[in-house]
Amino acid sequence: MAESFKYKGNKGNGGELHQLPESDDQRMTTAQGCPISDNQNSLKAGQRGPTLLEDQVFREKMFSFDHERIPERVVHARGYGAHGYFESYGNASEFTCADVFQRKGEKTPVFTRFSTVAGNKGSPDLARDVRGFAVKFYTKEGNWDLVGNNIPVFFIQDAMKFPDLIHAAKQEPDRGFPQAQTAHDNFWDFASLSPESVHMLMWAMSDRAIPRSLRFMEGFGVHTFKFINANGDEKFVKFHWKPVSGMQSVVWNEALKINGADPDFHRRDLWDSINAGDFPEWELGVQVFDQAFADSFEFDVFDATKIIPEEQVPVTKIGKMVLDRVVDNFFAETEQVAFCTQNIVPGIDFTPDPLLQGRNFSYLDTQTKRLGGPNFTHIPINAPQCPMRHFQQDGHMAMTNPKGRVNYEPNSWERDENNPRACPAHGFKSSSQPMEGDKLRYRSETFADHYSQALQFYNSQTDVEKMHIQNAFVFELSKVEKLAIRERVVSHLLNVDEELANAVAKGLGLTEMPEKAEAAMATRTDLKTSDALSILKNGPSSFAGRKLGIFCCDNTQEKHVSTLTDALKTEGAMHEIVAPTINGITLSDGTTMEGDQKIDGGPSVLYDAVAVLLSDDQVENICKIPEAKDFVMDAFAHKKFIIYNKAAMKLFDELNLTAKMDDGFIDIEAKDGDKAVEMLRNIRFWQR
Ligand code: HDE
Repeated sequence: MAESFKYKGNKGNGGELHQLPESDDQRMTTAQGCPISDNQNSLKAGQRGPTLLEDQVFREKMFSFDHERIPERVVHARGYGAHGYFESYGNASEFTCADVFQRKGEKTPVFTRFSTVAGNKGSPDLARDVRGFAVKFYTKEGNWDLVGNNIPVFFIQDAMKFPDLIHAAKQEPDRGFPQAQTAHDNFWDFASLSPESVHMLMWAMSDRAIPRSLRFMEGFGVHTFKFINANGDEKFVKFHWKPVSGMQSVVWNEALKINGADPDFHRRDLWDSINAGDFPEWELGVQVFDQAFADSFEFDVFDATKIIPEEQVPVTKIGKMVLDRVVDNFFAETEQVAFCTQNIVPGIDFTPDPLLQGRNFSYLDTQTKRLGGPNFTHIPINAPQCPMRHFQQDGHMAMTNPKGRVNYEPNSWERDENNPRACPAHGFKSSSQPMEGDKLRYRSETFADHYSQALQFYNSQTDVEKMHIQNAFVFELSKVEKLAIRERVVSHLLNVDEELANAVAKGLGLTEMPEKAEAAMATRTDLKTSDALSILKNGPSSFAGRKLGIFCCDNTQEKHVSTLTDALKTEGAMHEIVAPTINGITLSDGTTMEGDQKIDGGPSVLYDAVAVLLSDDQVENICKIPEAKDFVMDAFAHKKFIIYNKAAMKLFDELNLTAKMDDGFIDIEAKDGDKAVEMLRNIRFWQR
């Protein structure tokens, strides 16, 4: 047991604690398997002498350490992954012969990695950013990587522009900042000179870009792909991940504070909830449509800056993903996992979307650099879980070279598992795609409308969400130094919606309204709003998976705490005890409770709602703790439900809150735990 270890002083070997076992299964060795006698002291010439170069144990240890880092991903560097399974509903075989969808109830292992885009590997989780949502399905016919985002459209239409987009979004190259944010001149300069980004900007400025947890966000394949069924019939398809617990985001002021209080907020939530057996789940949905629909649709289905509203092509659920196992080792799995959009399986195919076509080159290329060679498919997290038979060989770190004499084709050697052949009947076949035309660099005119769906998105939001979008534009553009860039963005917003443009201009204090940006096409005002685009219209129906922060102190009434914790348990929700000291508190009935957080380490921004359950004899002391005041004031400002008892009123008095107490305050003495938790299902008291 770790606690029983005591350092026993320097005995010329770094202390007894470190010298240990003689049994085989605990003995430390070098990477070559040679047992190590002393892992604390290098080999020296004399007791105080210089270290000897001869010390192979030291050299091997240091050499390995020196080479620990691999290049971080050029984008999506900050990510977190988990294992799980995909369970097929068995209803997609009509559209696709992809093996993973053929049998109802069959489970296919998956590994899913979520990420932010712009920040470096050590950046905070709650940056305003798009989230990557990449799923590797280890199917019986090879790995299928669905490398998506939590936003269904993208900033650009052609992969040719991607390096510029990313250069502009990441830190400015001369100064090396800002980190993990687009709130700077270069990003908005590029975006405002690339009007195709306007639709995506609306999503990126919405609360989609600050999810409450990875479990409460949607995912999208973004591009249109193809499904091919057993008869060879082809359909188009768009992929959607729908979180079973509904969608939920934080508010911007919370995000700013959470990044300080817990930069690992999202990964910790995923880790904790999986370990607690509260497994995040998403249903996989598909929008399947044919060429006739594509021809009649208002926009080009190969343009990744457009959605197909669910009202026009409904989303059919075809399976469920459950993440039920955390990684054993972050580096081996989350870092080394290599998603490639080119990894598809029979029954699925690409379309000519110029963004997707470019991605198919980029991912393979970048993994080769990042993981050091072509054999990254041999790393366990990337290796298919079905048989692989081919004649690819050698290269750095080759671990599964084919066996036997034959390593070429055609050959006349006896056929066996080491001598495979292509199989025309069952192998992957590209779908048909009639093609003809001149070689040219061109943006199809069917890609020219940049504003209509931006307006449709805006109009589909609730008033609260519209206000958040306006505020986000104002926040980001207020960090932009050049007035001309701020104005240029507003000139595009004028093409989207005047109310939005005016609100942003006002927030920026613009004295004159810029002229509307020139547009290739007039904005369509006839597109119907879509409820599916709003987070608040698709919120949770339960408090499950959410967390209550219970701030209590010595002599807090035990029943006030237990009625809540019991009700939360029934709901499937979590709680943390926030206390004046981490060593815990003694409740009114003498029971002791450990604190999960000391009050200054557990600000209310970390919770979906709070309870302030104090005692008469402690409340005065608590009124003197600045963080206790912030706990309540932030919860109030972030429109959270605040459960309280009579003693807490003194603290509210001190904060001048008593007169402002609204229906978002829940008196635990008037309501029992069940009733209180029922109210928490609304997540926030937006009327405040
Ligand atoms: Fe990526 N993207 N991307 N991307 N992307 C990468 O691949 C790229 C795009 C997405 O958790 C890189 O392994 C190009 C759209 C995710 O490991 C790189 C283009 C979507 C992840 C790359 C795009 C994505 C990446 C960097 C424009 C949503 C993280 C490291 C044509 C559908 C995967 C890596 C993970 C990562 C290139 C646009 C999603 C450089 C060229 C659109 C989720 O290859």
